Amino acid sequence: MESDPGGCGARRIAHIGLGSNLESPVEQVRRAFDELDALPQTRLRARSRLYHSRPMGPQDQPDYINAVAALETGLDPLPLLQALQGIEQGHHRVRRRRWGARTLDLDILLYAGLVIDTPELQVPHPGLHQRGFVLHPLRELLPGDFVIPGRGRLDALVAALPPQDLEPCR
Ligand code: ROI
Repeated sequence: MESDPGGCGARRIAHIGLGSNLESPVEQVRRAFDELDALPQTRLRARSRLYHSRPMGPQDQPDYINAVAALETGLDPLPLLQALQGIEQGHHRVRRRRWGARTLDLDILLYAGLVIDTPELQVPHPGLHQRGFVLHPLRELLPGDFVIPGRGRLDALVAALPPQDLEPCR
């Protein structure tokens, strides 16, 4: 039997991207931070500022509020994904069209340095390295020399971003 003195399983750091552009987005994101902290075997260890961003994708939708959370969790990646989907459903997330407006989007950006490539889950998140609304808040929580598996240093990725309509909102 493996040693597990605390009896709670291995705890790993996962970074979660939060986004909302419907029904009081700031409130949606603030509530989601609390709900992440309340997940089983999970604590919210850090949160970025909230950012106001122009939509990527279809432009006929409201601007977004984005942020990133760092969780310490005993949940494996797929149970964590399912727990995030449960939170999204609690925010009445409706999938109307691809890249459409949403009350709450929760993405696993990074999980304990792992690379996961399955039909259900890709980690690092496939769009992460090109999205200012993900990289800027992530950079608040990780050092510039942090290496995103398969994508390179975080500070280099941030430096390579095109100028974006993105600003911290608190
Ligand atoms: N655009 C912004 N600015 N923020 C998001 O969180 C976001 N999420 C998405 C798409 C529709 C790609 N665009 C976004 O899923």
